[in-house]
Amino acid sequence: MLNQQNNLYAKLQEAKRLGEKKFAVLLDPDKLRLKKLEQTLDLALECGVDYFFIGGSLVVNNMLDALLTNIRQRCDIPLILFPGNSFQLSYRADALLFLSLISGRNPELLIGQHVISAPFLKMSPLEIISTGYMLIDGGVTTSVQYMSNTYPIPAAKDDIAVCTALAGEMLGLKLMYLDAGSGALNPVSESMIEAVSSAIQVPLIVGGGIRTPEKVAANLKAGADVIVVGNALEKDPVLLREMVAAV
Ligand code: 1GP
Repeated sequence: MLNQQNNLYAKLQEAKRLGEKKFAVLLDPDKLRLKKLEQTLDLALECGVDYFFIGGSLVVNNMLDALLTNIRQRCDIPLILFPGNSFQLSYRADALLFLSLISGRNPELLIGQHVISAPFLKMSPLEIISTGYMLIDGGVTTSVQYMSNTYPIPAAKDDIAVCTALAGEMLGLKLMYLDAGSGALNPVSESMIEAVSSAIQVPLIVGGGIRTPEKVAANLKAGADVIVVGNALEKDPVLLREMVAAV
């Protein structure tokens, strides 16, 4: 059965209250190879991964529904859409991060695409979780930066990140996501994570360029509530064991 887990946000809030940390694996439908997907799913079940985030900056194949169906047949790990654009929507997931790119000043990604997709989402069984998405400079031009036509927040400007997250929270966004972008050279600094997490009440997701279990642990200690890893696990799925152990 699909979409039986529609209280994911309430559970995440409760986990935050209890100080429990979460780990998400990002699966990009464009990059998946069936054999690696199977290995990743086996490992995810073995290690107790909390969520799959599904999405990418483009998604140039039509594998989204097939991927979601395939994973759902194999396990009950919640499937959360993390869409790069409004074509990446599917009823076969459990929830959707309804991303507003609040670090940028592109009105289409702040509210425009949301207006277009709202009626589809209103009819959908998906749990919609409004999310303040903040792109942080990761030392390289990422796909998100190029595709969104926005500037990231400079990596050392913790104060800008804090004010952006505060504004997002005051606007009613239910999650904040600090992202250095997939494949970032430099992940988000612990200092920025600490500054942002101590300024806001809502759960904080951190991702982009995280490659080691040590960085996973350091980010969680700095105040992240959910860690997202994609690239490093696409290259070496076995790394998942150590990363989840670090959580
Ligand atoms: C990107 O935060 C995610 O949006 C994951 O990034 O692929 O670099 O782990 P990586």
